[in-house]
Amino acid sequence: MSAPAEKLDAFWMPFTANRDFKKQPRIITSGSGHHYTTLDGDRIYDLFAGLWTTGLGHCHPKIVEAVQKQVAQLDYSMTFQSGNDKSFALADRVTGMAPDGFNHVFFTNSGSESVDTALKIALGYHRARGEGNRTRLIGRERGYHGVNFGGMSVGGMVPNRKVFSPNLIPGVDHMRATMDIEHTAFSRGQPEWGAHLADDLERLAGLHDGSNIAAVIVEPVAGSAGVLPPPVGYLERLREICDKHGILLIFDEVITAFGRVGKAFGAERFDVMPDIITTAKGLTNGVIPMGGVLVRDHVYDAFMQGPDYMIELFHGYTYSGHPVAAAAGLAAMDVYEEEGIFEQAQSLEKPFEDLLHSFADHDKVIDVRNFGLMGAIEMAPRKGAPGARGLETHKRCFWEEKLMVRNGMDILSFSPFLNSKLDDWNQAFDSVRRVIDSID
Ligand code: PXG
Repeated sequence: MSAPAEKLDAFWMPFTANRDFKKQPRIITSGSGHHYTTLDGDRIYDLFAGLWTTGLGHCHPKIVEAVQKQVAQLDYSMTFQSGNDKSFALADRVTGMAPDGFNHVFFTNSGSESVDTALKIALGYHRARGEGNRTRLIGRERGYHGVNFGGMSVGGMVPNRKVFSPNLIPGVDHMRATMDIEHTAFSRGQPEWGAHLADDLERLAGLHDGSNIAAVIVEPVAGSAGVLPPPVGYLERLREICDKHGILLIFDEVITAFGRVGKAFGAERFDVMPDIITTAKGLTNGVIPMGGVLVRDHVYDAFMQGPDYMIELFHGYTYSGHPVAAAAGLAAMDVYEEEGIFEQAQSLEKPFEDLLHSFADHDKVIDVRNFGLMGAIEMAPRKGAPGARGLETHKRCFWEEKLMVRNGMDILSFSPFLNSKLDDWNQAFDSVRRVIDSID
């Protein structure tokens, strides 16, 4: 490897086994379309579209051009008591694409910030309406809502919570995860089993009294946990229970927004309307960090009271509505629309599902799951070494097959490009099969 080890030491890498990585680093130096190029000059096919981020492909010329132009025109201006043209234009475009009634968006810089912003908006909403007693937040086991204190607390990823257990925010409960391999294994799309798990919310409303619950947050399709699609009827039931008790429903669409499930938003695909939607990733195609929290009118309107010279929400980030990020977002929205990306993504769902499920009878595979262009192959863990088989698969795909796949423990996750080519997929999944066949 051409990168000297001491040059890699300074960067404490996120969610990475640093010492293992630095022994044989996998370093990307450029990207174009559906491929990366490594420091060694290898071309790698990206079967994870960045990190669920880059559905349009790498270095899309329209986005590159928009960013170059914007950074030379206005690099930064604050959005506190002042504004820049691009952030307003993007807010208009994104809300225009959203389901009816979502007419306002609060900009952040990441999914984690979007989630914590959404939780704060939910608490502020109830207080503004004279229901400041509604403070309880409900998440779900195996949910991933980023790594800030709010998102980590409503999240349900055990390794992410373990070290911080005593410091998680108080007043949070969790519903059960929607997956149980015994009942749902090898479901194509939404499992038939599991709608009743939404009744966990009803139980928590019974325990605490629904009038004390501010919001429930779920990913419409859980991503990080290894693609857990909602059981048929589950999201509808959650909506019903929220309505009954006056609880706000938050969809964390950091992954599912902008085409990953064949529509602009998961809410639209599932035809279930939450009160708040969190986004990031696809908002700019991953090009510049940016997130956005969309709210329905009743949520926004609740804050717009009192004297109009007064700040309505004491919250915001230095880079909320950053002009260069917003320019990237505007270009991404253009490409989504001009190139019919959401329709393309939807037309690719069936071949994607078939390719994934061709692994169903493999002796090392214990489950295959998919929805939209989100897919997972779960391998049985190696005896006494959970996660080892998954990491080795990731590394062997990279080195031997020139393929980027993501592993979370022994689950391989796939987030292909929204404009993928079927020939590339056939080759890529042949590669995955060769590795799984020959791995220990
Ligand atoms: N919510 C959801 C639903 C996410 O998927 C976040 C919030 C946090 O976003 P930021 O931008 O703060 O990272 C995410 C992020 C994986 C993986 O392997 C997924 C994410 C992050 C890291 C790994 O699937 N999603």
